[in-house]
Amino acid sequence: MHSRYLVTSTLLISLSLMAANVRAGAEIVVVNFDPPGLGFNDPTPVAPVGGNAGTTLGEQRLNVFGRAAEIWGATIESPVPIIVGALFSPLDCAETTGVLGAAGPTSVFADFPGAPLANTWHVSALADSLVGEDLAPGEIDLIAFFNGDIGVNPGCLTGLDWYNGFDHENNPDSELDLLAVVSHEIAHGLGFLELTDSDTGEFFLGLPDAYLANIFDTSLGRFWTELSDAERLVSQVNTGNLVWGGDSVTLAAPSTLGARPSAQFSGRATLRGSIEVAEASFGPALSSARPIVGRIALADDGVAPSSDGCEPFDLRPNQKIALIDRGGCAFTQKTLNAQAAGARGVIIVNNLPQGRPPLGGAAAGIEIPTVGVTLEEGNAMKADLARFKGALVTRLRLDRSFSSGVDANSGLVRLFAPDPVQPGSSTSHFDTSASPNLLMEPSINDDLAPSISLDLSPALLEDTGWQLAQ
Ligand SMILES: [Ca+2]
Ligand SMILES: [Ca+2]
Ligand SMILES: [Ca+2]
Ligand SMILES: [Zn+2]
Repeated sequence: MHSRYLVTSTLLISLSLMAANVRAGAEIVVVNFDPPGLGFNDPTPVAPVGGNAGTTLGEQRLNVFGRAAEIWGATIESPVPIIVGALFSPLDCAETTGVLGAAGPTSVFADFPGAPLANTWHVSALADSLVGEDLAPGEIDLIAFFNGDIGVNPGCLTGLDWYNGFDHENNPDSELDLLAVVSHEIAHGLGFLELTDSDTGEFFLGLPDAYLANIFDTSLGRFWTELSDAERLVSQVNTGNLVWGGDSVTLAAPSTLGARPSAQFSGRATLRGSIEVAEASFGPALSSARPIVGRIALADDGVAPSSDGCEPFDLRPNQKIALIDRGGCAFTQKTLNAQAAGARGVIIVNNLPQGRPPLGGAAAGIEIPTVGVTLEEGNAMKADLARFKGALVTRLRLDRSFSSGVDANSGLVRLFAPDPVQPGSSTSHFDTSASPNLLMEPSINDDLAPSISLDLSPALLEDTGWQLAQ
């Protein structure tokens, strides 16, 4: 069974590639679909950068793609060359937010000889690798788009440009690491994505795929293949409780992921022990050796709602960790107000019933850490503050007893499942709570180093049926 989608026949190409000899890895062939003068063919002269010797913009971009193809080719095993179509074209973009890239397989196959799961879609490159022959000769296996407006159109991610070096550590903050983005998109095309319709919960053309066969809902205690369409619609926004059930990722997680950001409470508090918190993208990170310890104080800024910390406030003496409700102003504003009041740390309480607040943003001068907790946990702290007359102490730290990004009860790595759903992004990425940041989180973080490590991505692809190179 064969189904083609995403790519129209205008992208069909004719190729005369020989099957590779038996060797470790896979050959990944890049096919440049850009028109003359644009994208991968941009003739603008540039200086070599970070190990990339290209002398035109187009050549450098192709070199980055070639480097990513080499990295993935040395990681996965296939006797059949994997053909990747690629182009730079304008994608959704505004001044402060934009799509960097998009990619997917061009066709999927089920019930081919040797298929590891019956009645299940496998992406083209994976199916080829398992059968040992090209199931769609002359067609590309995956296609990847990159945002050609970045660095060209001033209204698109203003002030940012692509970085074409291979040395992420020298990548300036104002530049986006193209190697990381290409490596990320190739992973999607190799099957790091699920194909369910996020509006209806229906399987793609009636069958599950090899990725979603591994999605597990810890609230329901069932895999996605065992859910009804209606249950999948609920499950796709079950923030924090949607996890990857495959063994390879689960085994690799403890050595890949760091300690979990936590708030620790004494025995008499409602939240006794260690609870998980979300870390902010701004301010200093938590550490395991030096916890931030202090009494919690609910912010009272005198302007309703008084606990949102959007106006300056004072902390009572000896109360050093500000508890602030989400909403009304930027997270960074709340932290700056708490810092001015003498706080050592900030806890922001979600104002939505599900999950922890996404503490994004940036501001100069922030010197104290900020963490986020669920609405339920925030309410428990407020109740304890009332019960104990303000004497509620917490320790904010990295807790080595737990891995970040992992559901503590099941030991399984979380998938990105925001509410509301983000079609194309939800469920087909690891959750943002993973730290260090993973290549396959929904946003590209500037600390990624795909030339050094693809972190958990190969393990995930192995769980979908790929053989990894030795
Ligand atoms: Ca193929
Ligand atoms: Ca207020
Ligand atoms: Ca992360
Ligand atoms: Zn992605």
